[in-house]
Amino acid sequence: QPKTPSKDDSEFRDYSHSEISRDVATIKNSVVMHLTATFLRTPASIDSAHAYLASAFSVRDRLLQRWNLTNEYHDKIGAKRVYYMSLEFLIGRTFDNALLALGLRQEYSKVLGDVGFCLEDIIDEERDAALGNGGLGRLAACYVDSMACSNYPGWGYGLRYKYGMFQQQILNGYQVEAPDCWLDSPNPWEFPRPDVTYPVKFYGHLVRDPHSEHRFKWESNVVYDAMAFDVPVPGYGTTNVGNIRLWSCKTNTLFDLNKFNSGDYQGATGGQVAAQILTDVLYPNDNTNDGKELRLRQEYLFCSATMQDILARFRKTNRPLSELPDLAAIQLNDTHPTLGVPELMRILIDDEGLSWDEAWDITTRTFAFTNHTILPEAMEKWPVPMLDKILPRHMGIIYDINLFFLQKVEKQFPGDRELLNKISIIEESNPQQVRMAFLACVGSHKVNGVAAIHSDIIKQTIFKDFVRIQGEDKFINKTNGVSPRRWMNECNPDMSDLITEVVGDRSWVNDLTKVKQLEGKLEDVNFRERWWAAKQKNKERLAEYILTTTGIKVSAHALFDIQVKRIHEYKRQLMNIFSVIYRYHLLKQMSPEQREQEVPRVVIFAGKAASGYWVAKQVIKLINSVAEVVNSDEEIGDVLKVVFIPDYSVTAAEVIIPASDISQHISTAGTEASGTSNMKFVLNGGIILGTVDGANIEIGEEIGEEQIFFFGCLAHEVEDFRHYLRFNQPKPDSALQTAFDMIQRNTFGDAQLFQPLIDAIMRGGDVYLLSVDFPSYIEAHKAVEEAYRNHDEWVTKSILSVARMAKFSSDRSIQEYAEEVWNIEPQPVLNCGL
Ligand code: H53
Repeated sequence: QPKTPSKDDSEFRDYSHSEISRDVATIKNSVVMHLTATFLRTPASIDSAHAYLASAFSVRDRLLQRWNLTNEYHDKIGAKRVYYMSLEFLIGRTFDNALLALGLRQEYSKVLGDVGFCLEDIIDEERDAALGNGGLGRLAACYVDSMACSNYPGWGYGLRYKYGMFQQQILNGYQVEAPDCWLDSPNPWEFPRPDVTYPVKFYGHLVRDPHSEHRFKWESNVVYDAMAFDVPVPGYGTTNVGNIRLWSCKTNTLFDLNKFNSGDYQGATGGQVAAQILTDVLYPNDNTNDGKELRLRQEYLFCSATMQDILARFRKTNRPLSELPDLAAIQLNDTHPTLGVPELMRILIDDEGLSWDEAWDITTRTFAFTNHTILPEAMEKWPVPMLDKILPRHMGIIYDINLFFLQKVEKQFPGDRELLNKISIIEESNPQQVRMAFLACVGSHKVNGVAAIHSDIIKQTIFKDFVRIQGEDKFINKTNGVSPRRWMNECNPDMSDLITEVVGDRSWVNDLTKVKQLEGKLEDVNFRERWWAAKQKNKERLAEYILTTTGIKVSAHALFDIQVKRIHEYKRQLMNIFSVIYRYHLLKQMSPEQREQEVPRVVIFAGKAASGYWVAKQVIKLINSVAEVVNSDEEIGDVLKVVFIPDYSVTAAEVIIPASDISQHISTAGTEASGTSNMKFVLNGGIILGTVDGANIEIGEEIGEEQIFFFGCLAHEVEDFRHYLRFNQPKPDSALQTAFDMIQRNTFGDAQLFQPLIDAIMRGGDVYLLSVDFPSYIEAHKAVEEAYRNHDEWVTKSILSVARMAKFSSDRSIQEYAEEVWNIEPQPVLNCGL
């Protein structure tokens, strides 16, 4: 046991409660100190990589001090905290974000200038923390950012994957995956906490407690250790610093001394190697569930360590366990962390000796659940035999949760066997499966969707019976949002400076309602010109980026038409590239004079396909094959360019998004739960071409339908179309047929390669309704082009859109969660008097 100090040293206390000096001289001192003492550099051996590391460590010193203060303060006042449990945190870079939050960008720029570097180059040395796939993971990162900025006591909990989202290379037009070894160089943004380590058990057997019906002893000698790494989350314009606690796995029988002594050096650490595999890699699936056993073990390691940690913190308050829901709210980010529910039950019953009813009451008052998808292939289900083998105790608890739930329903709706079958947490398939969405729902006091339409749909579909049983009030909507810090202030400095000028200061970054004031500037010719100049500069920045990443030269004066997101059939990148093919065909029919009259366009794609998702990968190949032909066609020149930017990431998005004229969000109606990049594009003055789906709808409501180009069938029509197409041939219009014909005539290389993509439409029932929406999609493109020709109107649309986007700040989402789900309040540390 470590000893505690024998007295309270006032100097130590004063230091830890006062800010480290922020002047340039002190900062320079600390950067130089880190260069020398942390990284062994001399003026002769310094390079940009180490200049970045030393600067980052110096910023981190300042953050960790505030981090300490924040947590000490929240402990001291006994604040209720929210714990955001997510298997994914797509953080991206932290350095620039931290500089802006601390208001130290200029100071570090000066210091780095002194040493002979330019801040922008140093920022580019940082690797993304890509611990997520797409929207869901990035949302989690925006949410912890908002919690910190709005002073809510909240922590994220996640996994520290050794390899994050794979890096995408394009070879011969195909996606090739390379490992993301992001931890190969030191990571300044994590703080290892070997003292915060918990054992996590797997397999084994159960021994019933002879004195209690529900209590068991779970015995197993397969035990892993989960060790915490803390990632500070800088709050902008506040001293509060948030935290993401990430777990890394190791065995707790670290070293087999017997093996070591008998000369088996390799075997002595063998357990360690096996254990690491649990947190080695992020599963690269977005919106699909591939049911791998290793993933289940990852999920459990995460849930068990997190629940143990939350309870350890709670126990320090010496309050009775019945008060856990008064000090902790736990949000389940999708079903991935749902094992937290049976894990909390297990600890409360088996370890703490509570009765089933007491434990269940505490559990359901603590958990809330966010659903992010209704795609059937994304629904998490685990085979009962697999769960039973790996987590026998939890399987038993899940059976009991189900039993008591069904008994209650049976009382409420006597004799309705079909209902019981439909809502059972255990699906009666062969083998039986545990439906994680139902478990999450039953174990939570609130369930929400992520955009208005999505929340309505889940009430009418997967949770329909649960609404009837548990009441309307449990099922609510919390429309997603994005962080204005990263997605405006950081990624779009010129536009942000303009907004700051209009508002009078930069306070809009933490209170987005202030951007409304932009509407007053609509008639100001000078302002409009500067607004457009900012956009133009962002387009030039992207043109440069495209040149370095792809070698393709594009004109920054063309219309930038962008679709960047995960490659997925429901997101319909295929429909986009078919329309590009059709446009190419039209251009080829024209005379040079006619082509001159066209609006030049650069169609930009980026996004990763899950490594096992063949169709998505084939779509990437088609895009690249079309790009190759179109871009090298001298007749076409700058009138049409097609670009696939490799390795889409948060950092790439920060360059791409501010440069859009049009961005596409064209999922089949009813399939995209919300979408969040749609918000980012509009917040950067881009216009949406989209379907009546997800958050597109609410964006249209806020900014006005003149500011958005909608097309396609409506969610309530989808069912009928799909039904029709199951029994009838699709009827592609002449435009779509033209695109098919061109592919089939080998215009873009071997047609055989792409025939399966056409077959999915013509023979596979056209599940995502490309043939249905294509005509209106082409019409919408024409409308975009006409609108773009009228530059003045376009600029008006751009300014008006940004002005009316306040709703889509993640600060608004977090405030709603705080008030309606978590019941927590802001606790600013500033002047806390510690
Ligand atoms: O979550 C986003 C939504 C988006 C939805 C996405 C998502 C994933 O990225 C992964 C799994 C999943 O179930 C859902 O597709 O529509 O905007 C954040 O809510």
